[in-house]
Amino acid sequence: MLLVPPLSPALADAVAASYRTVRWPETDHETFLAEHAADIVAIVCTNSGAVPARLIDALPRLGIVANHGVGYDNVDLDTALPRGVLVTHTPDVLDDAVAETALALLLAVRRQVVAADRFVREGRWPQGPFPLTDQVAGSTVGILGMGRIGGAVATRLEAFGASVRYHNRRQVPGSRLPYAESPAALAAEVDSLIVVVPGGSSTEGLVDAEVLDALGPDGVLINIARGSVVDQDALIEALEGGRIRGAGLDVFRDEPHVPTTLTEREDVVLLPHVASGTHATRAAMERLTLDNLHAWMRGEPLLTPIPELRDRT
Ligand code: NAP
Ligand code: 8YV
Repeated sequence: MLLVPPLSPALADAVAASYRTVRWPETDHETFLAEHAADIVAIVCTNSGAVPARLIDALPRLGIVANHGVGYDNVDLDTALPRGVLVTHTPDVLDDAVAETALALLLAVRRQVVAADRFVREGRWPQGPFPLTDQVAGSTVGILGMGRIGGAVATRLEAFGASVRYHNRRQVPGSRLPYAESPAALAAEVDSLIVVVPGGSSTEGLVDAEVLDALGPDGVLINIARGSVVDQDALIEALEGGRIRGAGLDVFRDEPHVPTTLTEREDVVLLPHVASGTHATRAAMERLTLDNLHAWMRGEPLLTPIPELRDRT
């Protein structure tokens, strides 16, 4: 099996305990493929380990890509699926951790938790009080992407006393939450907007200048989805122009690189793509990744194939 870095040592060791593994090298791919391509039947990867067409095409016996993450925009499905290569991911087990991170970012930006912490550490408190902030209770929050994680975010927001609205391409059957017809319409109706849609070409730049302007000068943007979903240049311009109030970001356009135009700002809270990064959740994701591999090796049904495959497996 081919391990595409970065992978946690725990997952790499667990796969290696059951199967013969090789690790995708940083350089000299031609030599590596000449030696191993004919033997590789499975790939194990995460969202930050790309599985492009040229890699899939180079592996004649490839049968499965097991992705350690619910988002699988790192895998070239247009190449994998027509060839019959199966793809699995890790839905549900990370909903709580990722939803917590969304709330942590929203609370941190609205209550200026990080700026207030700096204020104390830098000895500024004796010179006067920290400015007043805005609370989440009583505010209206929009969820762009009311799926598994979006639903978990909504439950938590309501517990905090916020009103929730959402936009998906289709309304969620039976949902009592108000639906907005477009991302811009949703942004116009809310104080804060939380982005939880999948990445990939269909959502690239979905949150653009129009959506940010609809959110408005008191609005806060939280992105826990993918950096590609938000037009990062438009976001920076909106922050610089005071056209939105602030942002909480777990994901970025060019991870792990974050521009100084963001890192130097006080009105943003920035996390290094850690939304699912708890001990319990990562262990559950590793277990599910491994169980999908075991099922495939035994010829059993996959536990969590990607939706594009569910009718076929
Ligand atoms: P999910 O259950 O499939 O939910 C995604 C939701 O987005 C669905 O309700 C879907 O509804 C909506 N959606 C998809 N495309 C859309 C579009 N173009 N416009 C509007 N809405 C759209 O997925 P999930 O498990 O909640 O995960 C969501 C995403 O979060 C993942 O794909 C991943 O990229 C990201 N994520 C990030 C982290 C992190 O570490 N930061 C961790 C986990 C997940 P419709 O199909 O009706 O449009
Ligand atoms: C990462 C994520 O997978 O699940 C996703 O889509 O983005 C995260 O949970 C995690 O960083 C491990 O790769």
